[in-house]
Amino acid sequence: MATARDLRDWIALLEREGELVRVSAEVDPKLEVTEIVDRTVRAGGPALLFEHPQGSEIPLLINQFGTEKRMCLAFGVESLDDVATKLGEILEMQPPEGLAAKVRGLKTLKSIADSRPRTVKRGASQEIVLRGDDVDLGRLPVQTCWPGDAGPFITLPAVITRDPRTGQRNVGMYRLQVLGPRSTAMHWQIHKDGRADYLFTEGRMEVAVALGLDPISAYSASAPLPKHIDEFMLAGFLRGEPLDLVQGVTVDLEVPADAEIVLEGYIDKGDLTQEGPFGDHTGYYTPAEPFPVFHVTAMTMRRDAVYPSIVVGKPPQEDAWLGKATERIFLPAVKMTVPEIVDYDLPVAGAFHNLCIVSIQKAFPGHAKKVMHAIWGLGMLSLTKGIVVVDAHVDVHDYQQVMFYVGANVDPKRDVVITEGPLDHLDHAPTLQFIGGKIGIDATAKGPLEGTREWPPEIEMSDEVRDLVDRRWAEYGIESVLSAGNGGFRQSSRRLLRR
Ligand SMILES: Cc1cc2nc3c(=O)[nH]c(=O)nc-3n(C[C@H](O)[C@H](O)[C@H](O)COP(=O)(O)O)c2cc1C
Ligand SMILES: [Mn+2]
Repeated sequence: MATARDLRDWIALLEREGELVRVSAEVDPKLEVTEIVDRTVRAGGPALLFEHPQGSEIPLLINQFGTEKRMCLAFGVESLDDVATKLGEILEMQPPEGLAAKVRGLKTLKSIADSRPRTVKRGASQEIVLRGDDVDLGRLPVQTCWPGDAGPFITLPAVITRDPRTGQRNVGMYRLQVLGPRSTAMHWQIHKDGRADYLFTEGRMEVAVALGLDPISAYSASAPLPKHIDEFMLAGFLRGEPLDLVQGVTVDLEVPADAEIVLEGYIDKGDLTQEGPFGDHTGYYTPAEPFPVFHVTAMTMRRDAVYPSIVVGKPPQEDAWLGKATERIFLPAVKMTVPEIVDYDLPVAGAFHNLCIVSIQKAFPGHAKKVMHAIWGLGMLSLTKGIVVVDAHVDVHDYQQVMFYVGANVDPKRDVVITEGPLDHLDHAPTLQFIGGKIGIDATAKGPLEGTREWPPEIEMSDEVRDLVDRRWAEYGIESVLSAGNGGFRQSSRRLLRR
């Protein structure tokens, strides 16, 4: 399936699929859009194109990523695991044996070679060029998302920087609080690559911000790649087509040729402002903190530009599916380092960095604890606060099943690891910012070498009887009652809770 080449193409695709509603009523980007989107996201509703945001000529697109279906549509796949498979093929590449394998190998290599962005002479993103005093961020329908927010925040940007030591590009999604017509704050947190580029730079650093990209490129800005890997290369690989870049008009950086809007400018080392408070994806307001000031030297746009936005807040919000995409897409990379991992799940309700459920092919005593420590040492997963480890046969996405093994298999004194390490920048719970406790729960079956008594067998019906009942099922006359029934235990326990 072909993927969208730019935001317009994507909007057209969403519209064809009945996945977009145009809102022609005038709506205030201050708070009103958030409340509308919150209700729409929770209902599993469509992407919204606000054609008349109050105070702006530029339409606002939101909730483009809000369902699994749209996320799959963005990647041109049936299921997000298909994206992982594509990436896994590269990571697992072995020297080929035989002609067929060689041809396949060459195809895979070509797909990597074709991922690198292409530089083009001219880009639609520069159809309109505003420089210097003509720049006015007030023209954009930037949302003030929550009542306690310090002001309007640009929430879906792709921030482009360069490592001054190597010249390598980085693209990160870091929100920008609008401070005035030509300046914003730059909220790169302490573990992030853009922040590292800034710390390595002396004096002034050039920055470009792309707004309104094809969905894969926008997603890629949020992907936790190792620092030396260009997120636009990942985008090219996942799109199956390289991203076109064009030289910036006031900075020596390349910017996406088909972006709706580009902000170019610079950051001076040591020029800080108080950023926040901001209603964050933790479900709480993050307090004001010092972050660098981004001075905008040029704002370039397509004719009839569309401004992209997203609201984060108490989960679930639209960003849930960006997070789930990362969880699925990065599974092969996680398995490369820790091959005994079968699958993992970062519950949306756990705001991703708070909780990780992982299943393993357990092979030796203490194996679950080994995997906990591996995760606490692995890229951005290192910030995970709580880890639950289960055996290979457990479905990590089925929280009822996981809860069963946590309840059934755990001796808290023997199976709980309490340690400490780095925590998410935004986590308000630890006593100190950035560092605090970690908990690991080993819910695997234990053996005598782990100091237990004989572990009892788990109850399972025999295949023979299962097959028999499968064959005779209709005969019993239960099916009609079941399908008209109350949805089983899960639903009835929920009803109990609601009372
Ligand atoms: C909607 C959204 C907003 C985000 N806002 C921020 C932010 O303001 N600051 C930040 O450091 N990370 C933010 N992130 C997470 C980063 O985009 C993510 O960690 C990414 O990997 C950063 O790129 P990097 O690895 O090149 O630093 C956000 C993610 C999403 C999906
Ligand atoms: Mn990066």
